[in-house]
Amino acid sequence: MNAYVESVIDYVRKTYESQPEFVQTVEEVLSSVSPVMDAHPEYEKADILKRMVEPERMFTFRVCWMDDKGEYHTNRGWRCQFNGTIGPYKGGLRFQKNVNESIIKFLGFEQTFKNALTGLPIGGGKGGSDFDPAGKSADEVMRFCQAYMSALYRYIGPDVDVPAGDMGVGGREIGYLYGQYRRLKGTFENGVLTGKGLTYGGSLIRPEATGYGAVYYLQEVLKHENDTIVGKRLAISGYGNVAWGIMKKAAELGAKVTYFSGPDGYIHDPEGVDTEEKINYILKMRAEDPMHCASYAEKFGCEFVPNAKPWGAKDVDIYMPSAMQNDVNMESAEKIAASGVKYYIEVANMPTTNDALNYLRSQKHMIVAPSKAVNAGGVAVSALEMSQNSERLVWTAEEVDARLKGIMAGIHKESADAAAEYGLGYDLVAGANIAGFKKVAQGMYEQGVF
Ligand code: 2IT
Repeated sequence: MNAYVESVIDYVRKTYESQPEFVQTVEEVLSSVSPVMDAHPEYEKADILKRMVEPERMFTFRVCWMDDKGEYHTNRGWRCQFNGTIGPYKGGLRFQKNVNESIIKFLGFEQTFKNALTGLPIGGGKGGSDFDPAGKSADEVMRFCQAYMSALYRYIGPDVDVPAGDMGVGGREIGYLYGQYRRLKGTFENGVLTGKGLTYGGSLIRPEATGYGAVYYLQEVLKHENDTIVGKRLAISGYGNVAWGIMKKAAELGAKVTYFSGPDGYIHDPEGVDTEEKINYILKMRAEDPMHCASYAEKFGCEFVPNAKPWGAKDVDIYMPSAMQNDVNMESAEKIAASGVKYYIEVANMPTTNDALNYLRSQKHMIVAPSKAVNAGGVAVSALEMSQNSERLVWTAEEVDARLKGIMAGIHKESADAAAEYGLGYDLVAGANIAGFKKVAQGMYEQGVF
């Protein structure tokens, strides 16, 4: 490995020992860009890597709110403005009880390269809180969102930093957050948030975009392998918004999701989640209980396996982990490799531990695609939402969908080309890292040291 790359990874390991997820993502990205650094000694001279692993700034703030019984609670809030080289900071807000500084930083670092890959002018950012939405009433969620935005509003703006949703933050939360921003600022700057409702500047196809984009990317991979999506069986994890989008688009294209999971276990539906009734039930189940998916098995008469994940199932063609980080560890990766399934398409942010990811990449019979490319359709349509807001126009669903499709094909091509350029064959993981990195590094280089 390039000595400068190695020294920066080493520096991050030592400096951020207490932030394991952040160290993990730095190791993953930087180890891919070693050949780029060999080819660009000027990047080392400008100390690009050391600058790149440090967020431009990061805010930590207090969020106090009152529950329905009149009791006060104090949560921690963060917003990380990781890298603004190619556009306003852009990335979601995650509300989940395990959120901490390491998780926000890993997500912000990933977001920087993902956003660069979209080809759109958006920098990388991420935020969130350790607020636990489970079991909270709508009023409590509203009061929390208002308190969160009261702390955040002075640091964001349509040309500064544009948050969106992530786990625990959907259309409802974005509505409360936007309402509070509007009240505090006294302006209708709806380009400050994306994932908005359609009545106040949201984009058609944004709720579907991450899942649809993942399936469009998958289609590009299949095309590369002279294969087709028709008849394919998908094993995914999760049953949130992203999983829903995958189920919907897969069904539309003649494929089907036959396995999905929740924190309580997994569902095996050999018929596939491919009817309108089943797909709508996923939305309903998620809204009512984000922790349990077992009720699907009762309702549709199929199998539920408690406290387990679908990794290792042989009666599928494609794996798509779509739940959360480090969902697939070495033990699961060994089962996946042994199943003989060819396609491993990451969807959630960093769903695979580094050792498991490298193990899967080393399997000759497998094709592995990285989440920062596969799930980029979500943030890409967020950037399209920003465009619509600044034009004060609304595009049709067909127009947004066509652009999304084009963007996903572009990401796949750019990744494959970047890997080929450095003699790495069809390595979509290295290719995505290299393509995203080159854009950010070159922008930083041209903008000078500061
Ligand atoms: O991880 C992600 O890319 C997101 N949560 C979406 C970010 C966005 O700004 O739409």
